[in-house]
Amino acid sequence: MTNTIYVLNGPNMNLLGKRQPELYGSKTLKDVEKSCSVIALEKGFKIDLRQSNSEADLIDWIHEAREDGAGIVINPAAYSHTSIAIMDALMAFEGPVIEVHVSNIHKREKFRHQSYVSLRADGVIAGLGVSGYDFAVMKILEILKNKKPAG
Ligand code: CA2
Repeated sequence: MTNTIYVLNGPNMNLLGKRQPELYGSKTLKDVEKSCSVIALEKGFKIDLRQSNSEADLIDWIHEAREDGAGIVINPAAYSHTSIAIMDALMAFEGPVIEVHVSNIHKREKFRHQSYVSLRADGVIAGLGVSGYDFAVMKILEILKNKKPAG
């Protein structure tokens, strides 16, 4: 089995820590990559963190994870609320999937309350800031540890 956990980020998440700190905090995706890597490395896993503003990239990366990914942490950003295509791609991924939102989407506009990705995610974390990514990686590691070997 692969030892890579994909941490995928959707549109505008490259602005994390650079814009709207009152809503999304001051930590960047580089900081997220560092903290998730420390957690994963301790258990012999590595983090592959990526961000794209393109729905197609995110779908291609989810397909790639079918071969190379032990689990997926995903913040699909605004695509959470619109993308059946990303949900479908995740449905074809067999490992654990945790959805993360930095802000509490349930405390915000009504259109953010619904997420297609939640229909596939094994768990959803929202409103815990960038710590949500760390918790998601911890949970993926726990799920993988408890997974019974096939056969
Ligand atoms: O809270 C989250 O993590 C979101 O997924 C962020 C998305 C938003 O569309 C979701 O409803 C909730 C993207 C927000 C805009 O992008 C920025 C990200 C960081 C800093 C500034 C803007």
